[in-house]
Amino acid sequence: MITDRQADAIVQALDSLHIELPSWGFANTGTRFGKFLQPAAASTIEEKFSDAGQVHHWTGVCPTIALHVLWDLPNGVRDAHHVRSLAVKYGLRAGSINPNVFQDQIYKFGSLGNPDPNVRQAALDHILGSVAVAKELGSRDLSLWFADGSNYPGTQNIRHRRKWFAEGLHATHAGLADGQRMLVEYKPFEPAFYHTDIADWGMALVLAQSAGPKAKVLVDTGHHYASQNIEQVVAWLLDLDMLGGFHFNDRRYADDDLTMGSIDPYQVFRIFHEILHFEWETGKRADIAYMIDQSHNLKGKIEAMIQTVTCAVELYAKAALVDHEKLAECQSKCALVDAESCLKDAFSTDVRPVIREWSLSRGLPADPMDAFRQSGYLETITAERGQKNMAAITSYA
Ligand code: LRH
Ligand code: MN
Repeated sequence: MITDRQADAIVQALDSLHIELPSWGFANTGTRFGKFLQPAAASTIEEKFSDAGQVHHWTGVCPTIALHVLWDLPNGVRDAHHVRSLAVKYGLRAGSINPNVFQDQIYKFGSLGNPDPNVRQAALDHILGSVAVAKELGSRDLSLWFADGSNYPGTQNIRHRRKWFAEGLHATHAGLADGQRMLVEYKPFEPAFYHTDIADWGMALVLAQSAGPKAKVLVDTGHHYASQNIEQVVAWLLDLDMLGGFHFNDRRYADDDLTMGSIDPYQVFRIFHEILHFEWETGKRADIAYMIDQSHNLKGKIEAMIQTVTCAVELYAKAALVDHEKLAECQSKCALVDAESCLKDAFSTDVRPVIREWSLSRGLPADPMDAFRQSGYLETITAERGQKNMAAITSYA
């Protein structure tokens, strides 16, 4: 039975929870072996805002949408006016701005890490253009991921590339306005398969610290070696005040970008626990951007996003149930079983009744998925977009 005190802790936690949705999560994406087209998928920035607006409308916790510049604002700041009008129309705000420095032909040997200074400059120009887009849209975060690396030993000078990245990120930091942040995302491999220039949390940390005080580290849960302890990375970055944000998803093997909590929900719970315990202990709110980064190749894209947000809300509520006082005491006394039970008891508590009450009290449906399905929105967009989407057959080779 959940006590009133526990129910209050959940309500307080959920009232402050915001989860940012990725525009690309609503588009037809695939793997290198194929793309299974969905007739209802979003292909225009308006359709992406409309679909994200649906998820926010039914869940109430997704007020912002992350944008990838070349995919969502191909004309840069000239597209900002249109995006601002879409934000108003669909009740959302533009969230983190993600430059694209990985798809253009010039980036074959890298972007900020490319041996060719002209390519490094072109990458920096695009990144600073993305900063300008963020300013136009009132977005706080510039979210930086680099595919840079190499595929074979000896083919690149890793030390030189590290210096070029330090220079490029320092120049990026200089372009930020007050109140803006830059989030440095790391990834151990893919698409590079011998070395990746920003491969782990330590490399991202060193580069963020050398860039400047507005730079933080972004943790994508899919960007870790299989046996890595992600919540330990989170605890370190929290303690160093260098944790800027998350890209949540789930995986069985590598950067699988599966729906959050579908494979290892206890992993996400342990991450949320480290953050909420830090906030309890320090009395201060961790300044973290919670974002989703997934590609829904098989599941219906909007349903997968509602499922993801519902799962995040549930795991965050469970983490809010940990008895921090008792846990701190057990930890200091090394009462191992009792300490672990503080987490296990919270994780095994069914928080859904309290979440349903919280939703209803906020004018939200008790069951967002059912409400979405009853709305007929999916049938409407399938009819509107089907022909266009199913005509876009592509092949890998
Ligand atoms: C790279 C990544 C990055 C995004 C991309 C869509 O794997 O996680 O955050 O730019 O996915
Ligand atoms: Mn990511």
